[in-house]
Amino acid sequence: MDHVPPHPAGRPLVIERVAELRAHLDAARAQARTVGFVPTMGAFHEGHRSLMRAARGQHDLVVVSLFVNPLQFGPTEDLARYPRDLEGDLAVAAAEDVGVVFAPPVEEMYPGFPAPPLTTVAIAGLTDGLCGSARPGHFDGVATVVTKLFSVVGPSTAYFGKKDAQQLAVVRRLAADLCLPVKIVGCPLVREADGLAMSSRNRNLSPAQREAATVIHRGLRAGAELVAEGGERDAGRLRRVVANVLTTEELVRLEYAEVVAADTLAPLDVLDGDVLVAVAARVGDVRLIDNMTIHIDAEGAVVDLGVAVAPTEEGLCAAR
Ligand code: PAJ
Repeated sequence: MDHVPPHPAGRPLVIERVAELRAHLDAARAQARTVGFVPTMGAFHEGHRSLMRAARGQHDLVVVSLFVNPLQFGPTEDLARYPRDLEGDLAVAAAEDVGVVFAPPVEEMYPGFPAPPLTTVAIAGLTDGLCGSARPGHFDGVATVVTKLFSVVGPSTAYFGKKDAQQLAVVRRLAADLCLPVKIVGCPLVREADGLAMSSRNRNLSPAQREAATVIHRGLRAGAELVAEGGERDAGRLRRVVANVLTTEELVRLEYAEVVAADTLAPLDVLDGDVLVAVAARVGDVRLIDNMTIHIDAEGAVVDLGVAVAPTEEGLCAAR
C-alpha cells in the first residue's frame, strides 16, 4: 500500500495533473480516508470557505478544485475578467485545512482546447429557464466539468452552495440520472453583513455599484415579508413585489425575478411546498444572482435567506 505523506502543515498539496491526483486519492482511500470535494472557480470568499468547512467536518481529506471552466462561459461573458488569485486562494485553503487543491491547466481538462470536447453532459428542462435562458449552454458547461471532476476525484460527498440554486438542482439531477456514487450536499447561501450575497464577481463592482447592489437583498426581503407576515400565496404578486423593489435602483438592471418550485424549477401560480424565489440583475457589466427559498404549508411560511456570516459548525448543511 502506498504511503500518503501528510501535507506540510499550513499548505495544501497543489496538483495540476489528473493522473497524479488519481494516484494520490487512490492511496488515501486505500488507507480508509474519506474524500470530501468542493468544486470552485477560485477567488475564495466566505461562501467557498463555508463549503470547505462543511467538508472538513465530515471527511478525513478535503479536495478543492480550482478551475475557471471556459465551457460554462458564453462568448460575450466575463471569462477573461473572472477574478484569479491563486496565492490568496492557497492561503485560504490552508486556513481551512484543505488537503489537496486540484488546479489543472485548461488542456488537462479539455485536451485539444479550444476545440470543443466531443463528449459533453446536457440536462434537459431544468436548464431552460432562469439563468439558462440568458446563458445558453452555461449549465451544460457546468454539468460537463462537474461530471469530469467527480470522475477524477471520486469523492463520497460533494458540497455546493445554495447561492447557485439552479446549479445545485442541475447537479443533483445529473448525479441521480447518471447513477454517480456521490452524495450531493447543499450548503446555506452566505451573505455580506449588509445582505449582498457573496460572490467572486463582487470584486468587480465599483463602490457605488457595490452599494446599489444591496437592493437585490432588499427586494427578496420585501417578498419574504409579504409571504411570511402578509400571508400572500399568489406567486405573481410575490414576483411583482420583488421585481418592483429591484427596479428602484438606477444602477441595477433586473434580468429576471421568478417564483418556481424548488426541485423542478417549474413556474408556480400558487405558493405551496418548497418555493424558490430567484433573481438575476446586472450592475454595470457585472451579473449578480441571488435567491431565497420559502417552505409553505398549512402551518405557515418559513423563509430561508441564508446566513449573514459563514457557518462555523458542521451540520448546517442539509444532505437533501
Ligand atoms: P464558484 O462560483 O467558484 O462557486 C463554487 C461553489 O461555491 C458553488 O457551489 C457555489 O454555489 C458556492 N458559493 C458561491 N457563492 C456562495 C455564497 N455566497 N454562499 C454559499 N455558497 C456559495 O459555482 C461554480 O464556481 C462553478 O460553476 C463550478 C461548480 C465550480 C463548476 O465550474
